Order: sequence, then C-alpha cells, then structure tokens
Amino acid sequence: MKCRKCDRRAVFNMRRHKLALCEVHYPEWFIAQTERAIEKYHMFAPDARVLVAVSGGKDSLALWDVLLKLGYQADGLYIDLGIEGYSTPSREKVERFAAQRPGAEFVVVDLKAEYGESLPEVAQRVRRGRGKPCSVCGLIKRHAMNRVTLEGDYTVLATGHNLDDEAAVLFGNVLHWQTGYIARQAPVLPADREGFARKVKPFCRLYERETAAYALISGIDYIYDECPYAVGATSIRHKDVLNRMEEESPGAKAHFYLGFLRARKAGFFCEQAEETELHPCTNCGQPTSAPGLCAFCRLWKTTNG
Ligand code: Q46
Ligand code: ZN
Ligand code: ZN
Repeated sequence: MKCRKCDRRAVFNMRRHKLALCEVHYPEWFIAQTERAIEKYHMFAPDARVLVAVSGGKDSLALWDVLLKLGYQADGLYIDLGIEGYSTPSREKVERFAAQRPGAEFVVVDLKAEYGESLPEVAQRVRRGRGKPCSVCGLIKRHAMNRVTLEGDYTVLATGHNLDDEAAVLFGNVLHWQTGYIARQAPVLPADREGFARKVKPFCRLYERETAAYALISGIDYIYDECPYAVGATSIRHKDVLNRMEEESPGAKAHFYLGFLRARKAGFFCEQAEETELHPCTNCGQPTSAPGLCAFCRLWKTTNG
C-alpha cells in the first residue's frame, strides 16, 4: 500500500480515517493532530510552561516528544513509586529520553526517598483497594502532579491519556451511570478552584495504536511492560470490549467518545457535581473537603506519628 501523500510505501494504515501514510508523513500527521487538539480545546498558549507527567510508557513519552517538537517549553515529571521490577526500568527510559534531547528537563518525585515508603509498602500498611495499590497510587499521583505543577509555576499539567483511555473511562462511568464523573470528564480540567492545577489531555482524539505507531516510527525507546498491578484492571476489560466494536466498525471508539464531547458541549451532562466546600490541608496546603489533613497527608500520618 502506498502513502496517501507521496510515492513511498505506507507504514501505517488508519481504517477509521481510510488513511495510510509513510514513515515521513505519519509522524507529521500525528504532530499536526496533537496541535489541532491543543488549539481546539484551548488547552494552552504557545508561551505556556507545560509540565508533562511521564511514566516511561509510549503515550507520555510520545506526548513529551511532540510538545518539544512543536516548540513548547515542556518539562517532564516522573513519579517513582518504587514498584519492584517496573519503576527502575521506567525511570531509566525517562532519563535516557531526556538525555537525548537538549533542553528536556525533568523533575522526579521519589516516594520512598521523600516519604519513607514505596507505593506497595504504604498501600499494604493502609490496606486500601483490596490487595491492589491502585487507589492509593491514584491519590499519590494526583497529589504529586498537582503540587509540582503549582510549586513549579507551570501553566498546565499535560498527561498522555489517549482516546482509548478516555473512552474506557466513559464506558465504565456510563455502565454505572456515575453522572457526577461523566459531567466532569473533559479534555481540559480548568484551574477554576483555588489550589487546583489546570490539566489537559492533548492525545484525547488519538487512538492508542496511533500513539504506539508514532513512538515506534519516531524511535522513542519506551517501556513495553505495563505496571504489574494493571493486570486484570476493569479499564483493560472495557478497552477490549471497545476494541471488538472497533474491529467490526472502524471509528466506533471515536464515535462514542467524540460524540460524548459534542453532546457535552451542547449542554447534555451539564449537571454539575455539587461544589463541595474546600479547605487547605493543615500540613501541605492542598485543597481538601474536610478540615484538617488531606487524604494524601493522612496516608503518612500513621507512620510519622
Ligand atoms: S494505578 Fe495501579 Fe497504575 Fe499505579 S499501581 Fe500501577 S496499575 S501505576 S496507571
Ligand atoms: Zn508519504
Ligand atoms: Zn495534605
């Protein structure tokens, strides 16, 4: 198959767009799509200081790569959770990525070094999430991302969530009709309340196989393995269901998610989650719904007395 734009052989075919492109035109297309999403959803301006949450995986490193190529001032944030066999190799991928790109700076939050316990250790102690540390992990990552974005005076925090991730979250929330979550799911979470950083997802219109193809074709060295705790996650099952629909009907995932965004814009789902009153945490200052310590600081309280 030939590239739609030149005589070279196509290396990647997107059935949903009926578009096959070569190794030169595919990365160009991918970068242009990302730029279009940044503009379409008014994510950030050309002079923004962007903090990119990087895990060492394909999506986040591809996002950092694209933002640097587009000329944004984009720094990385790596959160070292201390997960055996996974955190060290993924941190090395981030270090190597940055070393190969002049001016690519990154911040590391090392859980064990800064708080005295790795994720598996703290999760086991507080026994949340029935064996899996994912709920504690989510809490820790949200707290660290918010803190570093605000403390570093970044305009915005960017994450590598792709359309498959967003569609799987939406699907899960629709299955349980979690209307509050549905109302809040968006490509941009504004910093409209004191203490919250602005968060954006520039890859929200791109499929996971498209970000993977970009990473491979661009020679990005990323960690192939998923976090060991991701095995059996509900979101993976939802992705499988959506991928089966996509197989039958190319574009199904995009119709589902982008249709939701259009409906949201038209005023459906505008039921706003009740605005809870927020107070600054007495230890870290981040907003929390109950007066006193925030959920993150409460995690460590039992160790530190
Ligand atoms: S939540 Fe769970 Fe992920 Fe954290 S412990 Fe691993 S699988 S990294 S996105
Ligand atoms: Zn071409
Ligand atoms: Zn706190």
